[in-house]
Amino acid sequence: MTETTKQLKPDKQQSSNEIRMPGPVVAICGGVGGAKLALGLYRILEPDALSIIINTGDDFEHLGLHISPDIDTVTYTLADLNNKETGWGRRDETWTFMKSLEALDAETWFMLGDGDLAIHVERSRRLAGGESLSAITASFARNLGISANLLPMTNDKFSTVVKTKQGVLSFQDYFVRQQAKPCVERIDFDGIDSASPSDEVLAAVSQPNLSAIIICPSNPFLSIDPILSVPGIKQAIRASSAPVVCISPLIGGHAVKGPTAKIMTELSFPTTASAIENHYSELIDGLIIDLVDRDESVDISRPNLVTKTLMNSTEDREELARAALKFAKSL
Ligand code: FO1
Repeated sequence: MTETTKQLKPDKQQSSNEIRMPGPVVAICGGVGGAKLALGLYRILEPDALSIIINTGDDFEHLGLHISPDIDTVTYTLADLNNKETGWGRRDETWTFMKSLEALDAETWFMLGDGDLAIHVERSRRLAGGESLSAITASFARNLGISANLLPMTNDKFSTVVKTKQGVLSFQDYFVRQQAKPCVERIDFDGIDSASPSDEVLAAVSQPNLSAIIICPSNPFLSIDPILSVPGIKQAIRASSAPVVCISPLIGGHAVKGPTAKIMTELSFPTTASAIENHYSELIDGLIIDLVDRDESVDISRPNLVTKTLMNSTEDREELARAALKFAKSL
């Protein structure tokens, strides 16, 4: 076989002013919103200083492939391969595979780009060969030049299931096929009783010199709760000596992207910063809210930081990451 040229490893685009944390940092992250802050942390911290615990509740079997959307969003984001318009998948995609599927009258509601397809096919092959999701994820990260530890929350089956007025829907059916339109009544996690955290997740959270645990601004119900619901993860976080800081995913009562505010309303949660604080009340030491929510600061009982949390540019991502780590150090 001709030696294919190895994918050039983009050396980590290091931010000029790296921040020296006394110890490693753990980020808890779901999809698009969380991945933005994860990138900010990645760019300002030293190589290997960052471990990212990633939601796998969105994973599903589709066209015979095992798809791990949040793992892929974080992987592509840190490898600078991500599609910045959609927030998911790769940029500069081609869609020959989807066009061919359509001609076969196959399912095309879940868009798989030709480049993106490689990760799903290779992951599925290696899972079928008995490798763990953690080992495969670490191997992909290494091959794509990522010097952070990408940690699936569990290697076990764990699926977010959305109970709506239209019946019980798998996550991707609700989120993509139905465009998150159905009214949510309850969110359940299949596999919650039998899943266990990966060894790497427990090791990351129990590092003796851990300097901060950052809950990224992902959807609390769809992206962060699945991670905290894996038996043992919440306990491990509480046992950690590191300060736990959450960045609210709401700005002015709305989510930056996605159905967070809609779901909060449907689950009759007020779309306020203090509702976010209460949601994580067993875990967090501090909360970061946006400038527009400054007035809500008085309703928050824990230490809180009011700063810009909207991340449009790379600098915004780095700035918020720096602010979060500095705030964590002050707790
Ligand atoms: N989201 C969509 O709204 N439409 C899609 O067709 C779609 C395809 C897709 C393919 C790969 C992948 O990793 C993610 C994809 N997503 C798509 C996003 C995905 O549903 C969400 O990113 C997460 O599950 C929620 O954060």
